[in-house]
Amino acid sequence: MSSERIALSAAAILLLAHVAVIATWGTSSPGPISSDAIQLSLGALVIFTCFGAARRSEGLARSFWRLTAAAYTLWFVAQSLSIYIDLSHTSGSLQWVTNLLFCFWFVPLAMAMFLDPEQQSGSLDSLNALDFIQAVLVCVAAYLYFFYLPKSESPGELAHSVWEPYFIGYGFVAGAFVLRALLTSHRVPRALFGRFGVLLFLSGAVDAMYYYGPGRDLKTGAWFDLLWSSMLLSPLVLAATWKQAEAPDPAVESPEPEKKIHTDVFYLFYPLLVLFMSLRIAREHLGLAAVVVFLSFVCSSARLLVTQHRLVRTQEALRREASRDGLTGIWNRKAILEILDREILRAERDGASLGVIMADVDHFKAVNDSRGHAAGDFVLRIIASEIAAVVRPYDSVGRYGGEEFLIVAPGCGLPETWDLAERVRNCVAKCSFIVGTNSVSVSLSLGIATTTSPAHAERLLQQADSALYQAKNAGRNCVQPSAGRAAIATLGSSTASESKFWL
Ligand code: GH3
Ligand code: MG
Ligand code: MG
Repeated sequence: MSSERIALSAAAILLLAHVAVIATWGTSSPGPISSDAIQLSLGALVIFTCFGAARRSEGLARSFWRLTAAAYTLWFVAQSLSIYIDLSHTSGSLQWVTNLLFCFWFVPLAMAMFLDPEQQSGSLDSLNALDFIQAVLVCVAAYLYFFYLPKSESPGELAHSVWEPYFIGYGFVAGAFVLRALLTSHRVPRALFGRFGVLLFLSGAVDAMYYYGPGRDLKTGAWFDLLWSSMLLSPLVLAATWKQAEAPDPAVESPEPEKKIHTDVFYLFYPLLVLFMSLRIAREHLGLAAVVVFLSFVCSSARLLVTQHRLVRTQEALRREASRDGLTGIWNRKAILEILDREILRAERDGASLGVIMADVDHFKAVNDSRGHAAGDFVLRIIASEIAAVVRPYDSVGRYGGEEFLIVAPGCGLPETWDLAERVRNCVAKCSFIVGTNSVSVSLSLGIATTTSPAHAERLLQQADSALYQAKNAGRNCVQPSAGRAAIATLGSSTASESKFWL
């Protein structure tokens, strides 16, 4: 029998026992204390099943169940304290703490609003940590608002004047859950927020019945306690029956990412609440209200800074991705052509020359055909990195086509460009690619062109391309200038040392 089934059976037995206790003793001793103890045991079972559900889940659902377990742990502490107070007949500050916990036990659960289905890795995120601090601030402000300022009729009781705001706040959280369930395009948050939204509404309704309705003036041990118990049974059933597989990863199903604006609105919820409560605190204690608002402001600003920082980082990554070639990591065609345009303008302004080298791998199709496409990719990657390493720091290398590379060399006339192209050719010719047990050698044919006034990118590229065509015709593994002077390289004349690469 699985632990979930055991928990469900134990919960059912506890509920039956509760009915029996109420029927037998009711509000006379030992009815109330037994009733409280049964509810405490139910609470322990809820925490246990929530942790179980977290273990069976991943991503957002795991964090959600952990927060739920944290919320019910607060409730559990409050219930334990209240039993202790009943037994020891103490009151005062302990009673206040108990009331505070009973009123705000659901705050960790409300924090689930800040979970992002696309970012939950299961580890603590700095934004989540900041939201948690905000939540604590809300509790402090609410404590001042609900307990410290209003003059309650009996100490430790929730003052009558704050019943309404309490229920409005509670309803707000429940409403936010339901709204999130309706707005989200992901199945996991829809299932979790929807179910818990309904649960919070029901729990709020039971609270309201206790303060306004038939539960009023009823003592512990009366029939009304069964309603509280059933409110504990619901999360237990939800947690015990939760299966992540029931709601598979939505990213596969919904191509549209979650509309961020909807979820982002919720981050404004806590500072707004703090501000609202501080208005009232300010009437009694201006300094206290100022401290609360200031701390909330610091949190919100820090949150803004973290978000801004992440945005800039994402922007940089996107920009990099948009200008880099996916396979080789060097500039892509669009980026290298932009660089060429820019360098032409600079060369014209400075009256300097500019060299362009078009390089094409010789018989590359044969590498693909004989060694496979993956080996071809490997060879291309190494060639690109070798070219990038051999050129000067201010030269730019881009992937112009499949196995064609374009090098832009600022400040280079014909001799310098030629020299550079020879260095590149030599470097690649010395490379051996070891694929399995075989060694593969490749060579480059290179066409060069230099700027003439007025320079034009298209013409320059055309000249380099036709020079490359001539290099192919001249037998490959050589450099040809656009002027058409043949310069077939002498193999082995280079001083470059041999390099080997294993796949
Ligand atoms: P030549 O010496 O005349 O340039 O012969 P070649 O075989 O290199 O020329 P061709 O244009 O016929 O073939 C180029 C090959 O490059 C064909 C294509 O499959 C391969 N290729 C292009 N891009 C990639 C790539 O990203 N990865 C791999 N593995 N192969 C590629
Ligand atoms: Mg080729
Ligand atoms: Mg080619």
